[in-house]
Amino acid sequence: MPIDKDERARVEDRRRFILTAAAGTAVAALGGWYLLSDNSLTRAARAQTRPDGRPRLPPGQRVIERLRPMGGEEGDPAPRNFTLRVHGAVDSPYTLDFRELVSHPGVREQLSDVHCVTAWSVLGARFTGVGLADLAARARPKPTARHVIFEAAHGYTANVRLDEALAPNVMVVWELDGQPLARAHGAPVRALVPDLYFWKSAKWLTGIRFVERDAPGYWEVRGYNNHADPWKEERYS
Ligand SMILES: Nc1nc2c(c(=O)[nH]1)N[C@H]1C(S)=C(S)[C@@H](COP(=O)(O)O)O[C@H]1N2
Ligand SMILES: [Mo]
Repeated sequence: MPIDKDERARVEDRRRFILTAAAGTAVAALGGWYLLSDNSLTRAARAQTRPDGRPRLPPGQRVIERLRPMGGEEGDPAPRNFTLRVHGAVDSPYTLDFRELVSHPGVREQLSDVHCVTAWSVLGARFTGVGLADLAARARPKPTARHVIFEAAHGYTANVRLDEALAPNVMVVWELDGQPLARAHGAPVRALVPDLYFWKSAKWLTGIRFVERDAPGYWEVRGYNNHADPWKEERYS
């Protein structure tokens, strides 16, 4: 019998809980794990350290169970109308449609923590997509390129330093926890830059532009920090 929506949600919660719980923390002793409060998740996360040595949870953040839709001017969610331009300071600009994107040989799943500047974090979200570095390689950025500008519907942009944009965990994604991205979360395709505040992860993505000179984006020109490192609490400028 196919499982219903609530059951699937519970399974997903449980999976997330197991993924996010630290071995050896008290949470394993709590039978009613799926009733754990956000505070328990937050406490568990605070006890963890990332492989890179940084604390799992950046300062001032609190863990919630799933992404909260944070708004923004939505783009066209229809995959058939989607195109992604990879362009700017590159030798070989190109465009991909949705089918070309999802059949990229580099498609993979990745568990990522994301950190919103409004102080919520989600741990171990499972994204499906392709690495930005893979998409960049085909375009061959010029040696003078220094930044990546994520371009989205209605002129939204987010700027990321080139070395950080090419980090192995930066992706262009179209599924969250095995489901196509909801419209509110950027359907059909968004950027994912897990190690910077989540506003850098442009929803309704339309382009990846390589530039020689930095160009502060939508939030960066509205008082938010140009770099946005959650571990340094680079929230505002
Ligand atoms: N195109 C676009 N992308 C955007 C935004 C936006 O307004 N427009 N908001 C950003 C902000 S401030 C955050 S916190 C995250 C929120 O993503 P979510 O709504 O999927 O949680 O998307 C980012 N990407
Ligand atoms: Mo945000």
